Amino acid sequence: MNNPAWWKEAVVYQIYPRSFKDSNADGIGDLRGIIEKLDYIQSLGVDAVWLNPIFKSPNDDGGYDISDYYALQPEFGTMADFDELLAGLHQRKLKLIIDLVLNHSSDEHEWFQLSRQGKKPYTDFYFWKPGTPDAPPNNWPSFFGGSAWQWDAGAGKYYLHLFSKKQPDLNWETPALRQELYKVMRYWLDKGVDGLRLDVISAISKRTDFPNTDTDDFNETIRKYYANGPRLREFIAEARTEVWNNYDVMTVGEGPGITPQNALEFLHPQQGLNMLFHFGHMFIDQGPGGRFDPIPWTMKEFKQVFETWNATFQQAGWGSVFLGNHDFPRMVSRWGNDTLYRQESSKLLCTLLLTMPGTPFIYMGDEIGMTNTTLTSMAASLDVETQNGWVQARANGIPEAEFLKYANYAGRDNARTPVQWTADSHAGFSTARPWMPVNANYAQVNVAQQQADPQSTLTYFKNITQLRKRHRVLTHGSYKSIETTHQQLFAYEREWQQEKLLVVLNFSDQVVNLPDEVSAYPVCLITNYPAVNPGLLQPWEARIYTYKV
Ligand code: ISL
Ligand code: CA
Repeated sequence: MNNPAWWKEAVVYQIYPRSFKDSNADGIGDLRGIIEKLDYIQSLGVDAVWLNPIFKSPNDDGGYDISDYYALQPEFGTMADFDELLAGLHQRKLKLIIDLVLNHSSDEHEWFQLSRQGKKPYTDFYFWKPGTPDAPPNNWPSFFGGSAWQWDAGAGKYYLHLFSKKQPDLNWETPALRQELYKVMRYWLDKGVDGLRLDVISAISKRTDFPNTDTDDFNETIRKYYANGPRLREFIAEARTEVWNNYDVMTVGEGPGITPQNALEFLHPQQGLNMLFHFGHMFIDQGPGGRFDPIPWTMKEFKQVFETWNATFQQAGWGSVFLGNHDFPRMVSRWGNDTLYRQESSKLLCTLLLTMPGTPFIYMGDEIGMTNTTLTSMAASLDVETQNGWVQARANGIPEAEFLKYANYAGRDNARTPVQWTADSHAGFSTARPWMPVNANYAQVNVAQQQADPQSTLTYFKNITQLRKRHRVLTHGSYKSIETTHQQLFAYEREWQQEKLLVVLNFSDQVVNLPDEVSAYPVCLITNYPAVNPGLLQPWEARIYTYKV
């Protein structure tokens, strides 16, 4: 393996700027707040930062509704701040990945305003359909509840919005629109950005004959109608030729609806994306109604998702590994035990993240085991998806107390509470009241306290990240799962160039026996417990064994 692409060797740290660090006492995280924390980010041992959208936006969907692709969100700072942040990252040998939202714009973007006035060439920058105010063109549901079609009285027709009604879908069938988006990409790549995270890239080609969906299963509707459209591969290939091939840039596509069977179509070495976020595990507990229709999941299913996707990416392409982000509950609350075993299970999840094939993406705060928050009333939710979900639920007669259970289990507010830096007021995030309340446990869970504690999740995260770098078998090695049916144990082997590692993870509150395979591995490299019991795994214990072949 001579000089593999940097993004294959990288560990990526995801920052949701609004909730990371406030530098100017307005209660909102900003770019100068990130600049203040560059040494902290570097101390983690990560190699790149992914910033959620930083562009001008009415903030209907946390910045994923962009009204000017060439301007920064004013409350985040100035272009000079951006340039200083980029320089600060590069000085520390850190790469910057920005988040481009190209499946839709804000309805406050001038393109949309000109489009709805029927001004060429903007008319075809979006999907407009005739109809009457009470009869949408088809039965497509929005990701955010209700119809995916909005009647625009001024224009006298409907427009498509797979997400909120303030996020009209951009019509990639229109060449002039694609050229405008390529200009946006070049502008930010010319500034020296190292990577692009491409929001919902799987949906830029959709079923533009707009048939009704024939399924009540929302994730099936995404797969069959919104994503994987007939020109998806062509559009990605064109972006490669028109833009990406002219830069040293990494592209990672967010691919809801993409499957193990078709993923490699979009990861072609010359014509595709470099990497993909798949959602096999992230939808594992979503029933037909989507996020707020939770269903039980099993360890067997969870392991199967990794087995299937690792097998896909062993053939070709390159995967990403994540267990949480700004769209999902905190990983320790969702997959671990955030009460009795918060520290152990957050360390175990970091172990999985850093020992799986594919580029690991760690979400800010997960390196210290931040947990879900608790909404005590729906008025407290600041997320459009959760608020719209509540509108739907209330219309269906679901009481607030019941919907709050779903929102607190699966909602996106969980991931957007401010990062907990210290035990001081507002958790050291700001000297003003934060835009979103800090999690009540900030005095117990914060960076300052963990930096001083050799047994903390933060210390463990740094150690496991260094271990991944020392043992390149974890980056380039094969994957072989063992114990595929065991309901508590997740164990797998990695092998590359005469080194074999065995990872054993006890995803339970119970003590479990070690798998027989351990007997072949004389050396335990790391455990998340103070001592190693030779025969048993403690609750939420993670171990990595090695031997030289
Ligand atoms: O929330 C989801 C439905 O369960 C996710 O599937 C998510 O909405 C979807 O994967 C797309 O997410 C991206 O695009 C959205 C934005 O709200 C998300 O924050 C972003 O990650 C629209 O831009
Ligand atoms: Ca601020």
